[in-house]
Amino acid sequence: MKYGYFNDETKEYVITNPKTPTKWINYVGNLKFGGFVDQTGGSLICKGDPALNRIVKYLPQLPNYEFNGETTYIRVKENDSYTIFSPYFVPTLDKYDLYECRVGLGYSKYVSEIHGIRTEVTVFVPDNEPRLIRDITVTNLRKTHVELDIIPVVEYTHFDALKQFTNADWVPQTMQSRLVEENDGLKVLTQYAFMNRDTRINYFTSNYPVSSFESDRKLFLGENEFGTWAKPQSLLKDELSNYESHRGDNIAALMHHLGELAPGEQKRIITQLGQGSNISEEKAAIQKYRNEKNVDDAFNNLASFWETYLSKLQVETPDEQMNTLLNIHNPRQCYITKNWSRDLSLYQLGFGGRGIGFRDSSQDVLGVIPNYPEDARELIEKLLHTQKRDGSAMHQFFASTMEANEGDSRERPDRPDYYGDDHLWIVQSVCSYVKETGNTDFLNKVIPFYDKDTSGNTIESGTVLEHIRRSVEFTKNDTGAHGLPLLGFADWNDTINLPTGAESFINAHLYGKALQELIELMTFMGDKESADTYETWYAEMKEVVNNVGWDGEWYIRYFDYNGEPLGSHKNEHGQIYVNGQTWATIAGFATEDRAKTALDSVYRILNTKNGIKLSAPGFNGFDPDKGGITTYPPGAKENGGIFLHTNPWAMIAETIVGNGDRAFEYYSQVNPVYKNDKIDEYEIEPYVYPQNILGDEHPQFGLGRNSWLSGTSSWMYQAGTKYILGIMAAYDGLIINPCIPKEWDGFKATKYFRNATYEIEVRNKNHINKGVKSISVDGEVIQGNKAPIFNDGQVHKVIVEME
Ligand code: IFM
Repeated sequence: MKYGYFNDETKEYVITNPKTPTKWINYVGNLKFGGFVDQTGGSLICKGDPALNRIVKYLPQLPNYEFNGETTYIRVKENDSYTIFSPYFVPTLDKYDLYECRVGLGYSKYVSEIHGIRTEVTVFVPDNEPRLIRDITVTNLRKTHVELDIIPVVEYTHFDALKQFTNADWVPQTMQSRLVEENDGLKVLTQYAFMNRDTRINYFTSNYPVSSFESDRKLFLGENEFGTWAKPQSLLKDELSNYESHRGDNIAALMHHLGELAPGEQKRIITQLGQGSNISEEKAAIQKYRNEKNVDDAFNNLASFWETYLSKLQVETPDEQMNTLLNIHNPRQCYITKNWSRDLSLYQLGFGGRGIGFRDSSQDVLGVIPNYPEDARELIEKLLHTQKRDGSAMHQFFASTMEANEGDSRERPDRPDYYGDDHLWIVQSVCSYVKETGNTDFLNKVIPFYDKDTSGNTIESGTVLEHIRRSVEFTKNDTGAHGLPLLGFADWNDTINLPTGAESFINAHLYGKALQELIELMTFMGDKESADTYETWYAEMKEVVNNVGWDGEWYIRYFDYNGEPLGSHKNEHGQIYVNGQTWATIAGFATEDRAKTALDSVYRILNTKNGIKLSAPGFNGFDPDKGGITTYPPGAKENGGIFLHTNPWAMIAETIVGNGDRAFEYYSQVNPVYKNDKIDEYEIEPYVYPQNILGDEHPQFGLGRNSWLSGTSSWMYQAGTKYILGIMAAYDGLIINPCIPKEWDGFKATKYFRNATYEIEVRNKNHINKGVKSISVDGEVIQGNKAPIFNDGQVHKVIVEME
């Protein structure tokens, strides 16, 4: 069954059946103010902090038919009674003549037709504004006049979203609502909870006369809440009660009588859900967004932002599904993931104090750097503020306070309190930013290390370059019995928490990759001495990995504190890990033969039609010595699931060994656009990558989970653009080195790089996977496969002939 289709022209995915197998969401605004809206109009909105400043009560665990956070009712007066429906399907669940939820870039647009009324609602957050706009237009499709009322509704949560669920007396006793009326007819229904710390006021208002309102859920639903969201009793009366709540479950419902609409006539209402510290200060902004033109302008600004963002790279390959992803949905997901980290999704609800992960964001920025490098740099700087003097990093931090902590290791005092990999990822982020922009000054920027004295003052600062040098120095000095980097509490796979003393090959590989980056950077900067030092460190680790890590057909993954291997044919469970093979190749540690053999083992043992499994066979039952991985059944998440984040690394590794056919096979088999035809198995949104898909050891093989906020997005974008299409920024030019399917005749791409536009055409006349014979730039043949930096604001034609 299909629930919608891609419309590349409008850059939307159009949901045509609201009964999707799970909630399908879209993001509006950002962490400063915003959240997500689902396919039936529900919303989860917060300001600044999803845990401590939540505005709307949205429970992903509720069944899909339930009202969740927000809706709008439309009433048609027929004789002496009302026909009531919602243009979002939920909560009235009517049968529509037409239903569309157009999932757009920064907005969702709902279009429905029922009872002869067409409703269009565009939901978005204007740039940098603490308000959610619902721009509603109703059209009378009937041949007769019709009398309409519109009643938009929001249900609030307590700001402290967790307390909302844990204290059922204190919370509702602190929540109150008042109507604020201004002389000019503006009515704003405000809602607040008394907080000890500060004053925040949520408000709900519109640009149309409000004849009555309701702020108490019990009164709105009626009959002691045996009136339902599908049929609120209060809507059977002409007016709402105008009750100002002094406690209880606060809502905001506004009654608007639109009067009679002639056949074909339209009316437009704009609602605002916002937050401020007092309404008089907000009034000017509220007035601004009561004006239709200002709302149109704000919406157009949003469209321009995305146009600019996406224009940095556009591709035209023979694979339509790849184009859809690379031109629209994948870069969009990269930006959303970078903005929201793992703070707010259907699966991560901001509770539990996770904040921004050092490792996660270091990878997320890689997906944003080509399109919006300065935005990525801001986050890189924040991350560097949480790196310690010894070069290791705090595992996670809160952007609002910049307080950091050591993540889950806090719960296991018997294990190391640092992660062996976090600090290594940031080396790639910094180098990637400098390659894209040429901004080498950034390397000299001084940023404090996280360590503080007893008064909370910074102890030491270092340049960005010093920070990334310390990253590799930490790992260089943190090795175990075999000379491999210690695992710490965990490496990238944060559910493998082996007792202290375990060594991790992925940490070794990441260290190798970081060293490669530093060698390249030092060479570019003319610092031969440093480059030589890093070369030596690199060669030493390469030797260790190859001396002790080869298992015969693949590289092993860990040595535990006893020196026993994990990820070896000797193990009963977890015999082979994909990361051990892909990263050995990416880091250049694997010899050519071993890389090919290891990657073939991945294909043979770990590949499935739905993606590559993280490991096999899965552990079956809890083993406290292994940690979190054994808490999942075989085939789920890190325990042999298709942990999608790892799949692009296999694509990248295959391009390194020149196997473009397999890289593309891997790319296509997880391309969510193709899942549009298999949604009943896959269930989640086909317009974004998920974090994981259940593997073939699980009875629900193929089911996608944890969509949107995942490192999968950044790495899939990199695998597709930098490695398969082979367009990669370098310090001194733009590398073009494709590794594509043999059957392709070539492809075209337009890439913005260092203030010039490169119109690239790759020709694959001899149908090979990889190898560039010649490149001509503006008609002149150049040496090698790197187009020069122009920095002239002009368009340059680049023709690449493959061998
Ligand atoms: O790498 C981690 C990530 O930091 C958090 N989610 C799970 C991934 C794999 O364990």
